[in-house]
Amino acid sequence: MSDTVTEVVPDRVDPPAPAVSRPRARVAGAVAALVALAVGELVSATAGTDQSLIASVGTQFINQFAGPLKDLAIALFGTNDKVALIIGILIVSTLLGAAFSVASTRRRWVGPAGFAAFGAFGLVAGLLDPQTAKPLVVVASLAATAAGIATLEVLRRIAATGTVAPVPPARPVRIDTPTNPAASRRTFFTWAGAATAFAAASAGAAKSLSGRSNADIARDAVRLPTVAGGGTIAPGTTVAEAAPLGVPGLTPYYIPNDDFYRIDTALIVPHIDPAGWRLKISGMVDHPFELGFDELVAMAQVEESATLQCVSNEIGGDLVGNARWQGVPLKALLDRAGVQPGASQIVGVSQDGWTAGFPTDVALDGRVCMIAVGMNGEALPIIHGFPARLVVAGLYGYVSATKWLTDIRLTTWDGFDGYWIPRGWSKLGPIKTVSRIDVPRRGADLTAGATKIAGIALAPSRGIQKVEVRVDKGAWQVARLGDTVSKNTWVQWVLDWDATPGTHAIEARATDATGATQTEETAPPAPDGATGWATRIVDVS
Ligand SMILES: Nc1nc2c(c(=O)[nH]1)N[C@H]1C(S)=C(S)[C@@H](COP(=O)(O)O)O[C@H]1N2
Ligand SMILES: [Mo]
Repeated sequence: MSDTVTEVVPDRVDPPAPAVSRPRARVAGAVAALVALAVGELVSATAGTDQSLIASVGTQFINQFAGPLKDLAIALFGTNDKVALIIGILIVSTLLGAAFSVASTRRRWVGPAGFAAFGAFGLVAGLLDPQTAKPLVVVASLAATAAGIATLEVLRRIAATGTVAPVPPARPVRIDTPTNPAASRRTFFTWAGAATAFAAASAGAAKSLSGRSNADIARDAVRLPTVAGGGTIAPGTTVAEAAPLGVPGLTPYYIPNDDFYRIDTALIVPHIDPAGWRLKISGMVDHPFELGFDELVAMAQVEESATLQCVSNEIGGDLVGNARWQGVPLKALLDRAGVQPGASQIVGVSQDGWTAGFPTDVALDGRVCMIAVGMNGEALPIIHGFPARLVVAGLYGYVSATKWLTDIRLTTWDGFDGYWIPRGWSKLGPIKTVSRIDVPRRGADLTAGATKIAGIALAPSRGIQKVEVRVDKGAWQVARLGDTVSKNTWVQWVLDWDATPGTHAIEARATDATGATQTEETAPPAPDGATGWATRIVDVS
């Protein structure tokens, strides 16, 4: 209809992929990956529950590789390695983004396809993560993918054309080397910098959103009832009062909560608001039931001391601790549910899907076996299982001590394997009798004369009968034992030693109350706990 001839638009052939230099392609891809991750985190964080696609991917990594890393795994996923895992995920994502972008220079679709695959990976990990709200996982991974692709495309276009303005389809601008390289470089890096700043701001916002945890607030508000004569030790006993041997450097009888070792597979610690928490008792029971936190706390409480140890603890290691636990004996709940004949295994299930199983007999033989809500006089710390966890004296944590407990399931012994069993660890996990030398400390400056050798020994649920020490393979000498509140805890021990100048080898071994002495034979933690005598080499001047 127009009668004026404007320009002749030739039959458009798609322009060749814009020429983007490799370094800039890499930067564009890396920045796009960071933007994608940050947007994913920001959207996830709106759940207000620490939900995170990065954490979900990390959790999948742990679940996949905890088995092959067998010897290391239980200890490895203690605390610090989780930070390393997150940083590793960030680095790998950035490198992948850069690689997708470089590949996109030759085949344009590779960049967006790579980011889509990346998003799909996050989606699957998020859906498999028992701690996530699924609709939000979908939205977060879509948003992350879209943000990543958009950032990639825009930055690549700027890298190629030196301008942010979209190229009007009818007038393809020249897309080869821009005329002013300095100006173009400035434009590219300004936009890449802005995108990085946006990613950082989104990550910061995500952090502050997920930081306001109802669980923290609720935990502060918990007031545990005092235990009326139900405990094995006077309520309120302090760590200092319970350290009768008074040897400097000797581990206290009770480990304060802040110093208590922490081991779990949880990349993001479950933050559970007790208001919505339910504990379900189900499986082979006559009357399955569930109860809330207030109901649990309203049941008759006991306070008992018990020593917890990780199967990954090496001889001499510190993945072990003793605490006062307050809660309800598991037996009380089992009696109410009515355990059916043949229900020979009790499985604890946590909020994050972790599981541990132990023989039903253990809950009935009189040892400490409880659902704990308190630790050393306060509500369970969140990292130690708030609002409730299992504590079973005499069994390694990996088969018993389920934190963030949501389910107790009764089944047969063969009917279920807990988390670590298919990953190569023993199904039965009784704690082996061990001793540890704390004093003299490793590398201590010792002078000849009266000194003390001291440490701890444990055989929880059996109790320790004696600890013997020998120096330079001399005669075994019986150490003096500290007080204990029950056979469910470790014991402190001390031996006076008249140290002579020179290098000395100190060895210690414990005998449990059944009369069995710990073996000299050394074994690694996998598959059922380390063995060997405690040894320390010291120099005396
Ligand atoms: N939910 C959950 N509970 C868990 C674990 C875990 O990975 N997830 N690890 C167990 C292991 S291996 C040990 S040794 C103890 C450690 O308890 P702590 O961290 O309170 O010392 O918790 C046990 N309970
Ligand atoms: Mo453990």
